Parts: sequence; structure tokens; C-alpha cells
Amino acid sequence: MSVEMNTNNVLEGFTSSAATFAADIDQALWINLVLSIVLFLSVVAPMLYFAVKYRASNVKDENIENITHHTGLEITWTVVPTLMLAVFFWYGYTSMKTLRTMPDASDAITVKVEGSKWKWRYEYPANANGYVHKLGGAFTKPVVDENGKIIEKGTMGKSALYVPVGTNIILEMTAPLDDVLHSFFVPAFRMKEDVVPGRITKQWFKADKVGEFDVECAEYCGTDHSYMYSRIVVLPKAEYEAWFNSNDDTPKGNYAKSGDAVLQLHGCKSCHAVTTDKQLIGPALKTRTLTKEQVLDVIKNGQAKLGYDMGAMPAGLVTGTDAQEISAYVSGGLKGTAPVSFAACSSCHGEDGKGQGGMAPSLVSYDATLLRNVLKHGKKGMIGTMPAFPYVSEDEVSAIAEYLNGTK
Ligand code: HEC
Ligand code: HEC
Ligand SMILES: [Cu+2]
Repeated sequence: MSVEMNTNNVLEGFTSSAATFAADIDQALWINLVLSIVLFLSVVAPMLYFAVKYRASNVKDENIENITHHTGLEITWTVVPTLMLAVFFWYGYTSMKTLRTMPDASDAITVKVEGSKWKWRYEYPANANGYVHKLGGAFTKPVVDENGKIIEKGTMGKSALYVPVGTNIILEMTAPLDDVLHSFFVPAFRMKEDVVPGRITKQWFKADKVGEFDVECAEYCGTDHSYMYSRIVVLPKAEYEAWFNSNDDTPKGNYAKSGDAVLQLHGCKSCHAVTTDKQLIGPALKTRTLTKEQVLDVIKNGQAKLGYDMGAMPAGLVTGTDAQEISAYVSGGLKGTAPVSFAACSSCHGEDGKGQGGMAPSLVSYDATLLRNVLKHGKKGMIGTMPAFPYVSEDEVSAIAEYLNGTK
């Protein structure tokens, strides 16, 4: 398998979570953050207030009283912060305990992980045929010209760790004796642990969703730790089993990049909701979104924005009630019986609205042709401006289409 380098240098995972304990870690983080702000303000706010109130020009010598102590105040400022720090401790301790308590080995898959200059390797237990899967390898660095433009993309070899979803995985990690420290970091799982020459350190996780997640070395003490990319590919259990019991290098199918990862990689998710119907800056991509107003506008004014071979959609094909009926039908996702006047549309868009294999835009899905055209040309429409993404590759477009249409 080959994986393209993440060219915008954002690790997948900081904005998503995919391990059973990620929510605990996030909760501990938020509680600590909020309490830290409260503690900070409880010191700094009175300090600023008193500094202003009792500034030199505001106080006369005869007003200065010598107060030795105030028992009530002293108890308050000792007990309250102590309780708050105890809350810190409690959430830190309990989430740490979950992370550090390894599940029972009989209820887990133990994979050996070796970090070395500059790659990760994974070794599985022997399968039913006695075959031991050994995966991993160096990431080839991208070739960059003098302006920093990538001429050749980096590749990851077979460097991915395949695991079944909803299963405890224990990582037994080490580095060769003559190597250096590394750190196995998976942002989406909120886990990170040093990998030490000659010593075994452990981490465990249970992924709660199928997908691909970045792995990085987070030890920045040598030249190329930052190129120790790898991925964790979480598979449905049956797919994992089928691969594990075979002697194949990697599981069947192209796991090089999922559509979800591509959407993440190119920042589409900052403007488009993918798993909900919420309209952000652009329409939600969960299902094909066309509002009644949009359809009416296209019927009335025609459209020539997307660069279909056929060219423009002619203006004024239908008017009046016909246009109203058709718009309701199209924006409703072509459910129920088509109005008779829809015949004016189906000659190009097809009876089923699927666009006749890329001849005209599909009105019911974001198929590969529509995605390719939108990404190539961008689109300025009623909702807003969709920038062009001319560098999204053909493979990536197919991956997005497969993902959005649920065929993968
Ligand atoms: C002659 C062929 C043809 C006919 C007939 C036709 N369309 Fe289109 N339609 C197109 C083409 C081509 C495009 C893409 C235009 C572009 O490049 O922006 C399009 C675009 C659209 C879009 C915008 C899609 C998007 O994603 O921006 C809608 C909505 C639409 N058509 C609805 C209709 C409806 C409703 C009818 C019937 C009244 C109809 N079309 C009839 C060819 C046709
Ligand atoms: C800066 C915000 C922004 C980003 C980033 C963005 N889009 Fe869009 N996108 C929009 C807007 C706004 C529209 C609606 C345009 C319109 O008014 O029809 C849109 C429309 C679309 C449409 C529907 C087009 C149609 O004809 O119905 C698709 C599909 C789409 N975007 C896919 C993507 C993909 C894939 C990416 C990432 C490679 C992406 N977008 C990134 C803002 C964005
Ligand atoms: Cu390293």
C-alpha cells in the first residue's frame, strides 16, 4: 500500500476522536482548562483591582492600617484552591488510570511495535497457519525544489497498523539498543508514549470507529523523527480476521486513503458538514443538497459554471407552476412520482436524476463527475463561493465520491 503525504501538514485527529477513552481525556482537558482560568482570574483580577484602587495617588499615609491577618479569608484561599486542585487531580488520575491499565492479554491483540531511525515496524502474533505478519517501513521523504514546492510526493511503504474495530489492542513498544528515543503518538486516540531503546513500554486502545488515523513520532530530538509517519487503519472485524488469517501483506482493498481522510486533508470539513445536515459555509454533503430556491434560480437563469462537456444548462426551459412543481420535486430528492413537466429535465439529467453517467450533474448524489467539476472550477452560487481545488487528484475524487455515496 502506498499513502500520499499529508501535504498540508495537519495531522488528522486533533479535531476528531476515535478511541473509547478519548472522551475522558477531552473531559479532563476541558475541566483543567476551565479551572486554570478560574484560578488565574481569582489571583489576577483582585490584584489588578487593588493595584488601581490603592495606587499611590489615591491613598493618604494616615489611611494605612497594619492588618496582621484575617482568619476567614485565609481559610477560604487555602480550602477553595485545594478543593479545585483535588478536582484537577481526580480527573487527571482517573483518565490516566484508564490509559495506563492494560486490558487482560487474553482479551486483547498484542502487537509489537518497534521505532527506529526513522520508521515504525509492527509485528503481529502468529496466525492459525503460523504465519507472522510483519509490517512497516520507512517513509520516503518528499522531494522539494528550492521554492519549497513538492516535486515528488513522499510514500509510506507498508507502514500501517491494521486493527479490528471495537477490540482491545495492546502495543508493546521498544527501540533497538543502538537507537534513540521515539514517541508513538496517535492524536485521534489521544495517546502518546515514549519508545525507549532496550526497554518495553506499553499503550493500549480500543478504536470505536472504522477509519484511518495518523501516527507520528513526537520525539523531536533528531533529524527525521518528523518523517516517521504511519497510520492506524481500523477495519471491520470480519475484514481484519480475513486478512490476519491470510499470508497477504496488507488487507484487500485500497486503504491508502479514505474519502473521509481526503475531506479532512483538504479542509473541506471547515465549510461542509459531512455527517449531519447542518449548513456551514457551504451545503452539507451528507446527502445531495439543492434548495427549492436554487433549483428555481437555475431553471430561470440557466447555468454554466461547472464545465460539463455538454456546456450550459439552458435558461427558461419551464416557467410558472411547472417550475414550482419541479423545484419542489428536485429539492425533495426526487421522491414520489415525478411531475409530468419533469420530462423537460430528464432528457439531460435522466429519469432518475442521476445525470446519465456524467452527461449532466446528478441531482440526487455527489457523484465523481460532479465533484471533479466542482473541484476543478469552483462554484459561485446562491449559497456562497466554493473555491476551486484543482490539485485534488482523480483517486481522491473517487475516494470522496465512494465515501459520500456510502459504497465503501
Ligand atoms: C440540455 C440539457 C439539460 C436540460 C434539459 C436540463 N438541464 Fe439542468 N443542467 C444541465 C447541465 C449541463 C448543467 C450544469 C451546468 C453548469 O455547468 O453549471 C445543469 C445544471 C443543473 C442544476 C445545478 C446543479 C448544480 O450542482 O449546480 C440544476 C439544479 C438543474 N440543472 C436542474 C434542472 C432542471 C430542474 C431541469 C428541468 C427544468 C433541467 N435541469 C434541465 C443540463 C440540462
Ligand atoms: C471556503 C469554504 C469551502 C471549502 C473549503 C470547500 N467548499 Fe465546497 N462549497 C462551498 C460553498 C459556499 C458552496 C455552495 C456554492 C453555491 O452557492 O452553490 C460549496 C459547494 C460544494 C458542492 C456542491 C456543488 C453543487 O453544485 O451543488 C460540493 C460537492 C462541494 N462544495 C465539495 C467540496 C469539497 C470536496 C471540498 C474540499 C476539497 C470543498 N467543497 C471545500 C464552500 C467551500
Ligand atoms: Cu522518532
